[in-house]
Amino acid sequence: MEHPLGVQPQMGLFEGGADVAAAMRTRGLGALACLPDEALLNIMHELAPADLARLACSSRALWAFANHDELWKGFCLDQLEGRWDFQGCWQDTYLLGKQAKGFQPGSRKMRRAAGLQSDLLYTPWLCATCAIDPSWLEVENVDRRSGLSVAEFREQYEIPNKPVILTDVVTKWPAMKKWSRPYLKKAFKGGMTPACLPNCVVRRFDKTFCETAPQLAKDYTVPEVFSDDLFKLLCEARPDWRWLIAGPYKSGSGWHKDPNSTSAWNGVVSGRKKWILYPPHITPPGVRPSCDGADVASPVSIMEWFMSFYEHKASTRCESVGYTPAECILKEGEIMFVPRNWWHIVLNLDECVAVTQNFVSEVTLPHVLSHLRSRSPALVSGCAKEARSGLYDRFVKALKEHRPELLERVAAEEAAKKKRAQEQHKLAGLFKGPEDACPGVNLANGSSAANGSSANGASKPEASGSAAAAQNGTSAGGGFSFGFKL
Ligand SMILES: O=C(O)CCC(=O)C(=O)O
Ligand SMILES: [Fe+2]
Repeated sequence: MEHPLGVQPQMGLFEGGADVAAAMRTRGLGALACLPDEALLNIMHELAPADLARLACSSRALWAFANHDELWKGFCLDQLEGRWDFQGCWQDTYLLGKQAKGFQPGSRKMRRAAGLQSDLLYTPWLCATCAIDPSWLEVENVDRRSGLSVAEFREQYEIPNKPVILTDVVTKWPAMKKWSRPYLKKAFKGGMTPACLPNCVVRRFDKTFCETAPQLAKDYTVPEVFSDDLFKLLCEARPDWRWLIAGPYKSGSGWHKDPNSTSAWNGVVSGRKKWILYPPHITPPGVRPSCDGADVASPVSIMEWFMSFYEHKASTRCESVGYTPAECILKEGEIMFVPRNWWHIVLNLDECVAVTQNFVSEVTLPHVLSHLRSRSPALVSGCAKEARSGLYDRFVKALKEHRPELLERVAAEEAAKKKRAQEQHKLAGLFKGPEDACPGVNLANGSSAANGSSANGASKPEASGSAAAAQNGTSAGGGFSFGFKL
């Protein structure tokens, strides 16, 4: 497959090789040739589209950079306010949307920059062009259940923190019959959202859909098994929690853990979604979380991850033995339980419309409290920056007022866990000599920092009882305190 402008991936021993590529760059970019491609594209992103079009005419190399379709996608999203009719590429879409003088879609003559090597220009084009490989879709290893009672769900999935697909919930939602494009458009009172556009070409997470289109809130119901939601106690002050997700074929969500150690459900009203999930302590290949878990550096897009890493999915960074991730295709009418702190990536196999909600049940509560207790604006999310550090205290206050027995239980369970850990630690100390000291391995709970459980911060709840308590100045062997007084 050849890039339409002749751009090649970097380091290639292709047509003419590295010398041609270097010459093309220095001649075509002049003084700008010293900049990395990313910086060059960032600068171009700041230019007005007309200036970018002028710059494109200066050389073949600049033509290739200035015609990079991702730049024009940015202009469409920034300037056209959803009023576009996708023309197969974003540049044509922009020019038509702006009614550029003399422009006819598909009429632009393309100059070739044969020999120019740039991964940044080549890879997005490759990902946009190539099809989903059928081998990515073969594995189905997530339980599918129907007629699951609240108690069964809790015992079999929520407490063990395991994903499951329910097949008999979304099928009963009125949304399944009602959410056609004209219906959605009417519900949004004609306001444009990609879900109602004739060409749904960008993914959209809409967290205000129940306010802007209140009818839609009546078209689905929260399944009983997921209805225990303690964040409700925060009323308006609860962090963002529900989204309408609409996106085209090959869009989706890159690797992440859901916010604040909450669990989630994701119900598909139309289309199919490929899911891959890893448990909290296994970092997916190609993903590098920051030390505090606040950021995920996954240098690749969703399609690129599948193209580069899917076949290596069992070889995780820190495990000598491969881990088999959970995988499935979530189909129209199905709903996925996304357990707290599990890594997940989602690739839309069709144009998809789904609803997702995050929630805090009694089972998840200790983990969410532990997460929020960091009071770190970098780790707490879903609300305004200035409200993040206070979320823990507001939540504890609401729980104290409405569910004091739950707080007591959480504190008692954590104290017991801490005590057990200390006893195990003492016991382990009896059996080990100084030469056994193994950095990163926490003998108290058997988990290894090196396997990512503390490296990504998001699994802090299990591992951090003592550390977090010490941080709060409340530990000191006298028993564990959750940082609140009853
Ligand atoms: O449907 C998607 O794109 C995935 C959304 C997601 O990450 C979730 O529901 O937790
Ligand atoms: Fe998610």
